[in-house]
Amino acid sequence: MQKRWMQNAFHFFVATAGLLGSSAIMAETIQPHCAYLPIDINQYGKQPFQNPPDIRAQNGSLDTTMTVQYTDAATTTLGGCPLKLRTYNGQLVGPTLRVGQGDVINLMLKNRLPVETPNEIQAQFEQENQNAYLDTTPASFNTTNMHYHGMHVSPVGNSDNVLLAIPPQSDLRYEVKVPADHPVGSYWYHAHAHGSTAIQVGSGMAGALIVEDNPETIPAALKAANVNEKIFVLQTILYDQEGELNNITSLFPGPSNPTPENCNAQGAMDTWHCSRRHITINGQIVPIITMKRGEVQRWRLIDTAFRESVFFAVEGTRPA
Ligand SMILES: [Cu+2]
Repeated sequence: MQKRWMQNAFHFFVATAGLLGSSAIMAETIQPHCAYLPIDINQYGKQPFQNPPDIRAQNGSLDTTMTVQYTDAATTTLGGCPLKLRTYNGQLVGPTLRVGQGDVINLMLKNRLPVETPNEIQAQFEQENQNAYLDTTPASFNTTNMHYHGMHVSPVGNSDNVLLAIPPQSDLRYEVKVPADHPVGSYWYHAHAHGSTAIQVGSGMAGALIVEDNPETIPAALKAANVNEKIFVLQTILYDQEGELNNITSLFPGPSNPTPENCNAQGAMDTWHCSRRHITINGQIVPIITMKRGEVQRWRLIDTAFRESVFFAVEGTRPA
């Protein structure tokens, strides 16, 4: 029996006001399959569901390296559109980090994005200044850091410190101590440098962070359901017609392009609502899960969408 995962309607929240400056709109060459047109799901979706890659703690420590880099447009596409987006390890979804209570995350984060020129940084700043509320100087789009979302861990030093800035071509070693009494469950991580969060999370820089069940207290039924566990990292990856994301006005639509009903207004087409882009699950469009009748699976749902609410529904099922 096939159960098909369908993405559903989204709400649109306009939270910021500003003016859309024409200087923020860059000349764009439309790449094949990157136009703001509906994606053919039969051609580009409906592949077997794939969990993100897993990285597990061993002997109390999760030791790993993650590299912030552009995707390779020769091998990474959505709806047939070749993508050059800021990502973790060149993948549209970050790896799942799995730790136990009391473990330590030892993460070397390497920022291998290119250094921007002063002119590029100034242009980014002007985009932000016109579209978001700024009271401090934002980091450049290629500057990053790591936030451990929902975790009850230290927010200072090289732990879950969102005030850190890792400039392009530099590294930072994170050490995040997960308390022994930390609640088990589904968490996530994402880039959170002030000024580049929207651009980077909107490109897919997010992944699941699982605090594993306590083996001594986990109910038998849940343990069985874990065998075919599925992790859904839901993303709204917003790429432009060149397969990139460099225009923050797409993420913070202002008064001149706010309304979903008016996609023909100047500057509106590249917003999420008008772009016709598709919600992805672990970088896939409408993946298919095949289950046996009566099978129970644990699904962990993580909504990393940068502005929209994702409504969840299971279609084509009957109550037991
Ligand atoms: Cu967060």
